[in-house]
Amino acid sequence: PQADAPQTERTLILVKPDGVRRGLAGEILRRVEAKGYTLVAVELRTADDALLGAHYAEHEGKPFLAPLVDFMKSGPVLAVVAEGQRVIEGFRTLAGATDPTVAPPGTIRGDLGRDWGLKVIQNLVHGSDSVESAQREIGLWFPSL
Ligand code: RTP
Ligand code: MG
Repeated sequence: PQADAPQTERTLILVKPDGVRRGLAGEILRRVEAKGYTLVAVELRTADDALLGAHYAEHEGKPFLAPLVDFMKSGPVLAVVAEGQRVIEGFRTLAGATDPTVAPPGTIRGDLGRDWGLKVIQNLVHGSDSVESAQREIGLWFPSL
């Protein structure tokens, strides 16, 4: 991208229940801040079916949706809005591949996650995957923003 075409964006990050349970929320936020992104909002909350159904609407009909929602309701989630130049792509790079077994070292999932042999992949974090998803997801988790 050209220097005269700034793309300051916001993204929704979730530290999923496995990350909060394992005491990794601070480490994950540390990586986001160390990269130079700005924290705009942070809230610890336990999600319900309505919020998760809307959040994961794109996965309707997929076999992992029900176990995913059960997992996401299993404890508090740290919801975060972060801001910065190309933060949507940047956070997904920090997170690493969906499957923590193959996520490269240096990434959140690669350094801190692994396959626990559970019903659904537990991979510590969520990050919005496009400008449209980010706007939609921020509206769901932080209606006041
Ligand atoms: P996320 O949305 O959480 O940032 O992760 P992602 O884009 O890398 O993965 P996505 O395909 O959007 O899937 C959402 C979450 O569902 C769980 N999942 N489990 N086969 C499985 O067990 C399976 N497939 C997906 C993961 O927790 C994934 O992050
Ligand atoms: Mg996704």
